[in-house]
Amino acid sequence: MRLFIFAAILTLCLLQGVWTNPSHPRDETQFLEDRLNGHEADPHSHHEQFIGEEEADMYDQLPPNIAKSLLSRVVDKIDSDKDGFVSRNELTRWIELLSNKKVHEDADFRWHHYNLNNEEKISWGDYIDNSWGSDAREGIGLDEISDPERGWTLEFVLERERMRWDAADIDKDGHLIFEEFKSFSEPHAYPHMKDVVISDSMIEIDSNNDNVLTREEYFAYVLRGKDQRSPEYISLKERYNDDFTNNRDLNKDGILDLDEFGYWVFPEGFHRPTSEVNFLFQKADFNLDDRLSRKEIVDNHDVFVGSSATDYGEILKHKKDEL
Ligand SMILES: [Ca+2]
Ligand SMILES: [Ca+2]
Ligand SMILES: [Ca+2]
Ligand SMILES: [Ca+2]
Repeated sequence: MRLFIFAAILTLCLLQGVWTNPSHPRDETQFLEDRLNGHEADPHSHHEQFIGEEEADMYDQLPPNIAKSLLSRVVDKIDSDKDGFVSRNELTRWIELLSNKKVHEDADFRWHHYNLNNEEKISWGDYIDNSWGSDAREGIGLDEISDPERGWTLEFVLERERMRWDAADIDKDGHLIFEEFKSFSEPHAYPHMKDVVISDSMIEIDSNNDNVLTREEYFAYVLRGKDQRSPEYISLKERYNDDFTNNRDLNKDGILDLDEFGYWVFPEGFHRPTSEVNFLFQKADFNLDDRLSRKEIVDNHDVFVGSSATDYGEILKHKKDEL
């Protein structure tokens, strides 16, 4: 839901010429939730988590035969060697293709918003002018709260943005060409932005901004939205307590530092498309022959519409418009 709300706010702000919170690109918020929470088991909540309530309702209202026929057309595109089955490699390549396309499109959209004169590169000053306004560029109002939900001042937000900008500026000339801007705009997709993604993710959870997570800060994130009086809360808290001790706090000093938090966000050997493919095969490969038949994919359309293999249902919506 948060992703959907943020996307709606972002669209509104862009229409008004103001991006009120550019320090949190839409996909970063999703990236953190996706990485730290894993996949949801309930298909409908999975739809809502990824594509927003309205779209989830629209998808659920699609007659199953139409949903299946839309997905069947997508299978034809994924099955690049046309042998009638989707292999792990084909699905991995497809997810990478869709994800690269999305990164490019989202970055391109923002690039044109900040690069009004269509220059070859943009400066930090131009970016601030076109995102936060000329007052911010001149250092006016830095102590004002710019993110009421988190209590962050404009100065704090700009510092975070500047770190992301500097990490994206590969040739260190202070300007970003489009290729550099892509990694500023969509940092989760670029290995050289990993440290920035980790520290930006940390501040979402680190309520006192001291760059370490206490057990209480960890609980506040993993148990957010749960009713503290419910039996589920008590058993989950015990489980997360063990998880913190055994799996997260590697040096056993009772807190999570940035390194330990980084291992949580990016476990060793983690490759996002591969992890998505493993999940989809685990859900859909009924006969365990390590390939997906059209029937296996279509029968599990609920799982596929909640995954990046369909851009969380987006490409089915486009196919529906073609009908
Ligand atoms: Ca194939
Ligand atoms: Ca540069
Ligand atoms: Ca802390
Ligand atoms: Ca520790």
